[in-house]
Amino acid sequence: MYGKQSYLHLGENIDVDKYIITEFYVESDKSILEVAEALAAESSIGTWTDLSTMDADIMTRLGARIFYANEEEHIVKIAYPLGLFEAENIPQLLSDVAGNVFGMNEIINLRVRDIIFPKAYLRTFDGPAFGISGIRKLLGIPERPLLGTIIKPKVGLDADRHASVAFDAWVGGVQVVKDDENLSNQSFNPFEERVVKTLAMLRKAEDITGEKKMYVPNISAQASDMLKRAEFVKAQGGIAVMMDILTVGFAGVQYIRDQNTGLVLHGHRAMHGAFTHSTKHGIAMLPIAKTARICGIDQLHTGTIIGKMHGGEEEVSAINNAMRCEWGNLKKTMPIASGGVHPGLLQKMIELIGNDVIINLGGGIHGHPDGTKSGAIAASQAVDASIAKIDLNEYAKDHKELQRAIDKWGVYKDESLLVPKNNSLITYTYGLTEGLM
Ligand code: RUB
Repeated sequence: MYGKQSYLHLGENIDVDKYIITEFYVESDKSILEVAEALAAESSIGTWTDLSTMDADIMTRLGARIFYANEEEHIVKIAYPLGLFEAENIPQLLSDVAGNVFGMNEIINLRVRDIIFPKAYLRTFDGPAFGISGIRKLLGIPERPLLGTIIKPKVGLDADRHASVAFDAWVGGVQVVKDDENLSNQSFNPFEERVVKTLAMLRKAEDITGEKKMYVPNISAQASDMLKRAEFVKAQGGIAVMMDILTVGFAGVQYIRDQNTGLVLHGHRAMHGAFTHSTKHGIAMLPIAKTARICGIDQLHTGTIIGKMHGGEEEVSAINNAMRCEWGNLKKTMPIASGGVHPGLLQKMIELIGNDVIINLGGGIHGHPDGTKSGAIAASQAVDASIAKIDLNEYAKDHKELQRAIDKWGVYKDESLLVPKNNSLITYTYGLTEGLM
């Protein structure tokens, strides 16, 4: 029997090139050190008891190392030797650092706040094929924030109506039209028919506007169907597809990325609230977003700060920084701000989020009193006003579509919305690992 195994290495100087580091928030009836030992064992090589099969070599090479534990803050930081991980295998990574640990009896609450990856691990992934610069190049828009829309109603339109609503949005001024997260291949709007008809409308809109447009059909399904659908989109001349990255799973995302289809990969994050909503339990959006970038998502939903969905300024900014920063050889992922956005919010949103973003308006375009085309024109006018730094109300005086949108939804003015919402318990600087991703 290899005596009692301890994973405690408090204060140890961790070589950040050799470990994947995970920061946990932990609540337990046990002391922080006891629960940290249990976490480290279960997420690396051990179990609930000492083992006759364990030896010093396994322990040294592959044992997790608890290098920080703070009872008051409920924070534990654990370094996992790179040797524990298979290259290019996100399911295995998550089964380690975010797997069984969530089911342990001693846990009252547990939250993965961040995961920090060494360069050697990152190098095993291709990351985004296009990234921010590739998307901008495809659309011929070097600097301006990009505008997108989600066809609404979420589902229910047939393929003809879907395509004609998309056309109205494109000619009104948006660059990107996407399917909603719950539209796939239902009988009322079959995938192939929708793609053919919507891409025909895209070409028409491109001819009329002289601008390049993007249609993002949702291919989320079983992996084999996703591939067939992606190939179909490519064959029809499409340039992008969307996956619901969490319901599809990272293996599904990796499977499609590995095919090198030459399509921009758009990541919707439906279901993320199940992991990210609580301040104390689950997995923060930051490590989920980093994982999506590693897996090759070119454009990812990351929050609006002032829209309808959860996510305050501190959290969304941390995530967007992680998408846009230099990170090994990985291209940068374009953040998408989406959910409850209308033209009256755009100026503030661009001020908060910056230009490297796709801002999606669903209801905020199709709910315009004069219809989709006017909604898209209004959104485009709001972006123009933001770039020219002209107050939206002022600009609306001689831009009637914007004025009509403002009459319906108003202009952002509630500074209290900027107070970080309650799920921003995220740190992105670290004692020993400060400045690392
Ligand atoms: C947007 C919408 C999107 C959400 C998802 O519609 O339903 O699916 O943006 O949220 P609308 P998130 O513009 O009508 O609100 O981007 O935060 O994941």
